Amino acid sequence: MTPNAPVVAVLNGPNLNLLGERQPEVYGRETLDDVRQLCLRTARDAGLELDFRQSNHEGEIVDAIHELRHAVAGVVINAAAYTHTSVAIRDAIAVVDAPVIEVHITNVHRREAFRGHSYLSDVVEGVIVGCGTQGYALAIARIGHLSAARPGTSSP
Ligand code: DHK
Repeated sequence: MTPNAPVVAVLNGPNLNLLGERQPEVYGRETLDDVRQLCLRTARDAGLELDFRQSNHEGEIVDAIHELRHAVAGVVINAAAYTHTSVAIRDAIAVVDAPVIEVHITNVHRREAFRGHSYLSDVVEGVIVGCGTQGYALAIARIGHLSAARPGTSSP
């Protein structure tokens, strides 16, 4: 990795630590560590450094967004269940300087009606749903593309 490469942050919300074990018929058999490895490879290919996190706590996710808000080339967020409930995470995302992409492993529009509403979708740059864990890689590639096109976000 190039020193001072732009950073892409990947934030994961509640229960995603149990990926692979949790409802595998819905979320698949890959673990969160498999997703982290995929993100690492994709970030490297896009010339980005990866900051990968997971939390089951809403305030911790808000704090992470605050910490990263001026420091990253982009954020990929799967806020999991908080997508459908959290005005606090929405408000935090709205102050991030860089593009934010919302990802869901499953097609939330093909599931229970409450999953069809996201508090985040209208404050983010893009949304990727129903592409499995590959959605994370697509989102990172997109951040890499936007970062290369934005002056001042590439390495010196
Ligand atoms: C993950 C979750 O944990 C759910 O609460 C969301 C999302 C969907 C996903 O598909 O990645 O409703």
